[in-house]
Amino acid sequence: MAGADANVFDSARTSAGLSVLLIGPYDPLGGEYTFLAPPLGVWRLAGVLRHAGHDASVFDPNCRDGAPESALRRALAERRFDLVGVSTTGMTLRYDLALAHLAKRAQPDALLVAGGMEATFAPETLFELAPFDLVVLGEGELPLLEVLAARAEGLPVRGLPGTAFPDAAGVRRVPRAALTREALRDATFLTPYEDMPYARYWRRLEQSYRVNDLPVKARREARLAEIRSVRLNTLNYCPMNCSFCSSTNFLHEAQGGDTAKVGRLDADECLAMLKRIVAAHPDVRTIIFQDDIFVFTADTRIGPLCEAIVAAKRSGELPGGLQFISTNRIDSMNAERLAAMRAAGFRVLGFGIESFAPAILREFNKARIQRHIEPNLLLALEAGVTPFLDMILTSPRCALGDLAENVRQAHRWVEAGCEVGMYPYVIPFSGAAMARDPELVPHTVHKTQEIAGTGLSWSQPAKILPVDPRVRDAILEIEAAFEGWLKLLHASVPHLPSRVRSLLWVFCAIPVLSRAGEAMPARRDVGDALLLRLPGIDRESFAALELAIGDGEGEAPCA
Ligand code: B12
Ligand code: SF4
Repeated sequence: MAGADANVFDSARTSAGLSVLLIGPYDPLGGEYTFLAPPLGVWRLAGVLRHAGHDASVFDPNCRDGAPESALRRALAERRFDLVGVSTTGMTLRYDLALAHLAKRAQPDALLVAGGMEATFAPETLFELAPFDLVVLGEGELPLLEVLAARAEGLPVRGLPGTAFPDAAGVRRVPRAALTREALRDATFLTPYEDMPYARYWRRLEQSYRVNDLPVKARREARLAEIRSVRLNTLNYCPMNCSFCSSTNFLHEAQGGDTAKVGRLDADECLAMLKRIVAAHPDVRTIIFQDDIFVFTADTRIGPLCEAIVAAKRSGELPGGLQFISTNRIDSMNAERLAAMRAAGFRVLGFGIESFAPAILREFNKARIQRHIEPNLLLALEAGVTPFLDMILTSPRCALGDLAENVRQAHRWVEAGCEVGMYPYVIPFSGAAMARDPELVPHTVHKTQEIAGTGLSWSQPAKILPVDPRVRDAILEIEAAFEGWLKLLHASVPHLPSRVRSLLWVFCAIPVLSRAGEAMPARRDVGDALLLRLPGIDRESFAALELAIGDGEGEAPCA
């Protein structure tokens, strides 16, 4: 078994350790769509850097008592860092860049380095908008170790494999191969779970979602199982190539276009990590396998892993009540695997279904899953696990009938017991095939983003709208209604789980699509189902909402 004793990162050990601050992606709307968690990427980097002898700390902007900007200013005033690293994603970029500017102002001599999704796909944008010295492409472990080694010896840091930097001709990328399976395993084992402040996140989430005020014990327990979760990543990337997805291209981009080799932890290594996580966080109730795809079609790991979990629970090495969540290929499911996963404690299985309309699935490069959707969702429900379906309601080239089919099916499967997370349209994340499609440029809506404290702004692609004007108008009208209702509901409900949000999408879509002649479920029924599922709502607000739903036609309320 891998561990801290024999490790592929041993060769990087140094006695000339430098001080490093790593800043996680900053999402001030944290927890709006998902339960936030400690930033796994920078924690894994910190573990590897510490192992090599560097003094690496993590600054997490998402779990602070006061303003993260003041806390970062304080941290940078307290001590000097040789390197400050900023993690970036597309949706958090304007906030990440504001922190990068702040760091450069506070410590102009520290090497300012960007990494993560957005930095890898769009280093030009990062150099244009913030005073970065260097961008790290792809997995940060080996490039960062080499940058620190060069820095310690006073050598130039530009030109190392796995980095990008500005030169006379623009921005130069120096590709680097992705981590080997062994390096991925060792980096994962070096992740300092013991230091990651999961308990602080849980306390905050329990308070902000007022878990103790929930009237029914079963609901309180269910919410606690959701909140008290720890995330574990056991895979380097998903090779499925969906046309809207950026993470499928992440490692190829860092390698300069070459296809990366898939690497993942084996069953024994997964089990060892589970035990370590439980020892570090004994109150954990759910472990979320964060892999883009946890179970593949030709999977030889899931069977032995489930057996090992069952045995470890029986022998008391893992708590009997420990539950699991994972995201899986729908076409990898069968009755045997589902039964094994249920027995091991998997209670929610995510599936990136994205759409029920065959034409949209083809456009998303997912046509092969279509025939597996219905039978395998039924099998999962029969096995007693909750399927969680991710959906994108429209694609750029879809027809109105495709949108209507998605709304009908989403309603059907929510009623059957599935959870559904919905997005109205494709978000053009840098690095996704669709974001690079020149034909879609005229249909891409941009948003002006401002970087706080700098006077800088830029125009960021925000949505790809359907080409067909009827579909585009319909989805925008549905979205406006959804946002109006959301504002109204937020006044009385602290957190709206995805089952409620998805019913709200359906509720808002019904009048728009019925008017266009599409068959839709009865609006009153969907409104009633919505009210029934609203968690922790007080009697008065319930009555007011009931009235609003009964009165309105589902269009945007005046909130
Ligand atoms: C788990 C996850 C979450 C979790 C937990 C996030 C967390 N705090 O760790 C939750 C559900 C909370 C979440 C939230 C969001 N997520 Co998220 N998430 C993921 C997911 C599935 C895995 C990320 C992960 O843990 N990977 C494993 C770690 C080890 O790898 P890593 O983070 O990439 O880090 C490595 C490298 O990127 C690099 N690196 C990263 N940072 C830095 C910094 C420096 C200085 C250096 C040198 C290197 C470096 O080195 C690391 C180690 O090798 C990815 C998809 C994916 N496969 O990446 C989406 C993904 C990253 N998320 C995404 C988004 C949009 C978000 C949200 C903005 C969504 C929202 N608000 O609705 C928020 C942002 C929250 C936040 N502050 O991070 C998008 C980003 C799209 C893009 N192109 O930018 C992704 C790619 C999913 C997608 N395709 O839509 N997310
Ligand atoms: S299955 Fe998921 S992670 Fe894999 S390419 Fe498709 S959207 Fe991306």
